[in-house]
Amino acid sequence: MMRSLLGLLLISVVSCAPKEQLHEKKVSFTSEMNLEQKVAEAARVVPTKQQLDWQKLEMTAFIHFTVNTFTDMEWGHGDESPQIFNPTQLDTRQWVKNLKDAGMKLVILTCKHHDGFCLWPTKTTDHSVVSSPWKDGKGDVVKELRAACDEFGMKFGVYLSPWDRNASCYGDSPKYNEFFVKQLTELLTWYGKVDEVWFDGACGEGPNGKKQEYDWDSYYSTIKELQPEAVVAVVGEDVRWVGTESGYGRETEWSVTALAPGGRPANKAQNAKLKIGSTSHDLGSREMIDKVDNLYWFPAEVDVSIRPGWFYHKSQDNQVKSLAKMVDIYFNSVGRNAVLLLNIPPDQRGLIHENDVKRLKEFRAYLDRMYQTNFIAGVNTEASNAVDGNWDSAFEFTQFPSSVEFDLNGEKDVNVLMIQELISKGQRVEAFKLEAMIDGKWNTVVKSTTIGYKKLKRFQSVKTSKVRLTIEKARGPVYINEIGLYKAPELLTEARVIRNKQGWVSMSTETPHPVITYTLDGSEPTAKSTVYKKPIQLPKGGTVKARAFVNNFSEKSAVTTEIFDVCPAKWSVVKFSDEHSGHRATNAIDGNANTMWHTPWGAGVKKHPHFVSVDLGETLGIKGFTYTPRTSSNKSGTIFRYNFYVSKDGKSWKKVKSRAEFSNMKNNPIKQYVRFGKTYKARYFKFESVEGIANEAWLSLGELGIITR
Ligand code: FUL
Repeated sequence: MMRSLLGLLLISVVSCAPKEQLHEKKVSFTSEMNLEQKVAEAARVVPTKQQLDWQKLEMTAFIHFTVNTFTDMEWGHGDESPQIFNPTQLDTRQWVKNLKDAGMKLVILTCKHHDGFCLWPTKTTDHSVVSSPWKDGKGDVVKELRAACDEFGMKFGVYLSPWDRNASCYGDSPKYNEFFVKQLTELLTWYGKVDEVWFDGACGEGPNGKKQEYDWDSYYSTIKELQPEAVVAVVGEDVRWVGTESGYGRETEWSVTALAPGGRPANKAQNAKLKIGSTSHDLGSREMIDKVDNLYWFPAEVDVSIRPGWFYHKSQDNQVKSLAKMVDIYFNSVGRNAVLLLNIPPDQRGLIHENDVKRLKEFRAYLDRMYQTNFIAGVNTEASNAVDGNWDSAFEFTQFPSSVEFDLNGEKDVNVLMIQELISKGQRVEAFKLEAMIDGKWNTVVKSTTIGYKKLKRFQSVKTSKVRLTIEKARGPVYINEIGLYKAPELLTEARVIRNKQGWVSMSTETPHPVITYTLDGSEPTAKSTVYKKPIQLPKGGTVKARAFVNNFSEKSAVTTEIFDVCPAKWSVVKFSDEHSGHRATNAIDGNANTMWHTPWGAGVKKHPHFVSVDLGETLGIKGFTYTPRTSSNKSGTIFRYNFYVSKDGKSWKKVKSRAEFSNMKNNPIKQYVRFGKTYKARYFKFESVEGIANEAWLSLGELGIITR
């Protein structure tokens, strides 16, 4: 009797507290609302259960694998023969085991990329594994991956490219939509639970040159019906593309955005009216809220590849991202209120390459070392809910600014802050800081804007026994559910290896007082290898591997590998179409990608094609060429389609590439290696742009090189 009375009493006390009205996924404003009222509503937009579960995954994996793996391409044309798809040792258990060990919680497979080749035995087309020699046409990559996911307890997602360069019905809109829904239905009914469906935004022409109108309504309703618990990403209504493929989210990353999600025409029109898209800098500030009638819970996903390309290329075996880079990406994705979607592309054997496996292991080991001790866990504070390791219990801040102190129980050496908001109640913090008591004085070590699901900030290591968190500005009561203070191990930055126009190679590193050793025979540099003292000459090219050491060789960096071809020392520009006076055509062959050739820009300037022809000063066997886009963050003028010619005498030209494309240049503007599959003896080459990545008249170009090896 006593107990139930007490229970009643408790219930009534709880229900007396004003209950906030939360808005799942979307809120709409009325025209009478002022900014303050709109901001208060914005604070109460919350994720759906699926969105919240997805956010908590933190690290997820992407697998890009298809005919491109065998053709060395990034975007297949759709005319690839299924005969080339023949992995010799395909082992999805090897993929999932390694991904799981690295901390990934979900894996998404490119079941069909833009080339249209299906990795499962679809009934919609013959252009699939059924027509390949792999397992005599009886294989099914999707099924094998699903089985491995079940075995290792990994969630599973599907990437199905709407853009299809093979399907003959592509462009006959109703017909292709039906075809696409059939493919989607197979994937969502044949393979058990699917937790994420990923729709790529890339949309180009089909094999017949026609463009397709996608029927997003029917795609989404198919998913709702068949896999109601799946989130739909990128051109989906649950998960937003962060806006770059570089691995970096925004410092101020709102999950509550003005950006209307997905591909439905009404939402697209609304975004167009507001002039916003996934790449916009600001999607959720007060200024933005002031302008809009609707806000959405639309959280960011950071997709990035562990290698330069999305598909496996043997030539990139030495370009697996360094540990320092991976850690940087982690801090700038998971640590910036986003989910990381890291791509690890299997090779032609059908295995994750040894170099990638090694890096994943190092990455995990690094994070484990960092997270080993949380120096703030369970310490003495009024905000005990924020240091109890329990995601659901939070410490509430109601006035701003307001602070809480944490007594660390003696002096601790720390350099990382982790802080989380209980986003099931909304995302609210607009500004916060962390101070550390050093020599009796408060020092600000972190100052930032948004938090959201998670913020991770690195700072200069400090020894402190007391820290103070201040929430400076917020959109409503703030619930901080977890705080962590850690010591991240120092990472020695790698050696930078560069070569100038004359062929002199120099090496440096940001780490003070290093010793750099190097090799020229492809072997791993050790403490015993040649010590770098002054620039070395390598005009004909070669492979340089370098490594930095400190503390008398007791600590070493990762290995840097640079593969050089012929240097442009003897080269000269013969002719060019046009140039801006600040960005001459000669910059295209000056051995420095950071200087560029740019044609005049603005209204009324000359349009594509633009060209430059080059005298190599000697006859060489040309096997291909390289194009490095401009290196600045502004990518205006970057080239998408081009022609390439060679000549023995500079008069009669042979066209070796015609309207060829630098695939995926818009989203992933990295150095391009184009191989001809043939060697041309020539003394001259001519590079000609045909079309840019944006609808612009002008060209920009960092560097051109040739491949002779
Ligand atoms: C892009 C695609 O065009 C790339 O090939 C890759 O699949 C990437 C994840 O998305 O838009």
